[in-house]
Amino acid sequence: MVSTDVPEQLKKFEIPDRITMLEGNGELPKIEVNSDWSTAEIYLQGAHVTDFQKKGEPPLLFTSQCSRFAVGQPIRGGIPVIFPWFSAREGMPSHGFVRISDWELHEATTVPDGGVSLRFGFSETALSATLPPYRANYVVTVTDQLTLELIITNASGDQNLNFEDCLHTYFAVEDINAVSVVGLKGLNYLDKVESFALKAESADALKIASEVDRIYLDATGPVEILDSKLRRKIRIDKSGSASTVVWNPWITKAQQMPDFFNDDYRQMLCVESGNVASNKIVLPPGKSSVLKVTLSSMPL
Ligand code: TA6
Repeated sequence: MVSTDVPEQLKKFEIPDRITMLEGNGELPKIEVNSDWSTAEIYLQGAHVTDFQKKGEPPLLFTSQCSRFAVGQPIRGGIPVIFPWFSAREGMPSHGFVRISDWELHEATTVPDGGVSLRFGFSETALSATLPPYRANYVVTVTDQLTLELIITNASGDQNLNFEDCLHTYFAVEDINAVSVVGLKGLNYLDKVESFALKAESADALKIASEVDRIYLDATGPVEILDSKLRRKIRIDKSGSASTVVWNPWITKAQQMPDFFNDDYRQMLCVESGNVASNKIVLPPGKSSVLKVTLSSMPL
């Protein structure tokens, strides 16, 4: 169980003007990061990045002001870490258990030219017993861009480790009606809004004008979010990821979500990088997989 004040063993990682341990919302421990270019905020529960902002720019990530911040509850926004399954599973927490569980901070360092890097390790929970032995590490590097690496290692001697993983990023946008997404044309996708029907993306630039919930398969390339109101382009570069998920709950679903304001759908878009559905990973004994995502922004 995540302790609700800042334990001493966390304080030792503090670096003046760079890394500060605090009691965050819901008294959950959080880390405030300050680099030469940007600031970030990470909760120990779920190793959950809830904020990344370049100095002089609006926040890159969206976190709902209606989100819960409670032990064992998912945070609505930022970058939930999804493992070992994506989406629903009978009798189990949606999107796996690592986003609602303890992570430990193992390392916190400054990196050359004013950045900061933090390495988290996942301490197994009872639900881990559903899997062969594994290790999960997560490295967050904060510079003028945000780099995330989820490293899963199959620690078993004889069994494959089958899993899905995803960095379920909520991006902040000024107005969803003035946003388009490029980099998905020609890809097949599963349309969750239509019972996972298999379709092909024909749009040069995807516009969001209704509920969108799509798993793009064999999608290994970069994706860009063009925000014409903010005059900002967000770029998502990745490796070790064969799926891209695009999600906006739109009006009706937004009204049904208890941790999301009815109008929040206007200011967010999820573009997620992972390995889900037919792209799920079968990891042989002793092997590791690295899901690496780099988020950057520039004027449009
Ligand atoms: O990634 C898209 C999705 O799987 C949607 O279907 C929607 O359920 C969303 O994730 C949020 O899931 P959550 O469990 O956080 O409510």
